Amino acid sequence: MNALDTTFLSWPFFEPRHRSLAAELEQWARVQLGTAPAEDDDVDASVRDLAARLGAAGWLRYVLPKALGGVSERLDVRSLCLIRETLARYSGLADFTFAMQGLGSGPITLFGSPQQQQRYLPEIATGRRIAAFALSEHAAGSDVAALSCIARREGEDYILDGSKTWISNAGVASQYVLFARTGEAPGAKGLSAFIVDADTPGLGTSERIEVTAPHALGTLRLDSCRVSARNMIGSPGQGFRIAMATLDVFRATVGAAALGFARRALAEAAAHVRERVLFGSRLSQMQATRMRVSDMALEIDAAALLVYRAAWVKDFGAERVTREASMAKLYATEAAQRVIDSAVQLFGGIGVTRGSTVERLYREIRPLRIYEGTSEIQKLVIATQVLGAD
Ligand code: COS
Repeated sequence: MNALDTTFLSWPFFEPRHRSLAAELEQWARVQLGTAPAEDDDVDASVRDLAARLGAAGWLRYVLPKALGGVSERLDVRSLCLIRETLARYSGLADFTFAMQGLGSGPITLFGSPQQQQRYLPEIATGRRIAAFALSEHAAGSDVAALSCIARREGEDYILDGSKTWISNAGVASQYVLFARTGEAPGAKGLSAFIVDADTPGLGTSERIEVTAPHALGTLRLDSCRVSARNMIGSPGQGFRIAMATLDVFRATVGAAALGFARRALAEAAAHVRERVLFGSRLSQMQATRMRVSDMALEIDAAALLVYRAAWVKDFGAERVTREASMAKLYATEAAQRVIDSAVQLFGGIGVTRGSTVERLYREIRPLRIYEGTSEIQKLVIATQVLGAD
């Protein structure tokens, strides 16, 4: 890999503690993730192992508020972004594991009761508990308000029926933050969020889903699954808002992961073009290469500006960062796809050879333009922020 560009760390978005975090994590990742898990390893076992290692090293403390053993008073989105970007440069699965501990605990951190926070968060930060966020369904991916998993009140409990799909950590998680229809009103205003422990009778994993890059993904089935009303996060009917507010925090971090993949692709490509000789000169001396590399670097910096702008705005107390987070996620994931595609092109045959780094990155980046809100959904969100609902 070529020398890493760390000039962005001097941008005014960051404080000295962020620069220390970036340097310390870089050192840890180089040693611990230098040899990423082989792709045919057991993904679920790798996720458990990575969660334990990220927990033992203290990196998962960044997903918690200080009062519960975390690092900052409130979630510090700039730190979350720096961590995702760094992990993604080394291992997609390490980034995924960190990200899910954050997204799967986010609703509890942001909206949970003190009892819920105490019960779940400290063990998520050690990696002993694996977290998950169960929102999507077959007929409700982009259109969250259409979800049909039902939660029916019965005495002090709710009975959950239905299914959830494309759920990260399905079958691996210790508990799921799961969104279901409680019916206080039609559409978005009739959803609620629950914490469902993985060993709750009636909850099972019905299908494993294999995607382009190693990922623990599957479908959950809920069959008369009884959950105490005490496991509801927030109040009845608040589920959609809880989901959206959590996504507002974590969407910028998806952009950061994309940035990590893109930076790795540029570093690999830069090293390659400096070495590769054809038609009597180095690839790096050819103008076509220099134009391409320039575009890659430009897109990376533009993505980084949007990602850390969104993170900074959130950290400085904005109530909503919907527009900034959507812009960051949309641009950084789309740009990373183009940057990585360019790297593959510069590598030629090696670029499409199974097992080469840029070939892996080409598979890693694709889902990021889909999960946590597709690029098209981000455009709709941005348009609503600009024009209003109309
Ligand atoms: N924070 C807080 N509240 C929010 C919010 C946010 N980010 N976004 C919307 N809301 C509120 C709205 O203000 C509205 O409340 P009021 O009626 O009181 O004003 C309510 O929620 C409904 O909002 P809206 O009418 O915009 O909802 P839509 O059904 O039109 O859906 C989109 C909006 C498409 C943006 C939403 O469904 C979405 O984000 N979909 C993608 C979901 C996703 O990321 N899926 C991946 C799963 S996780 S891997």
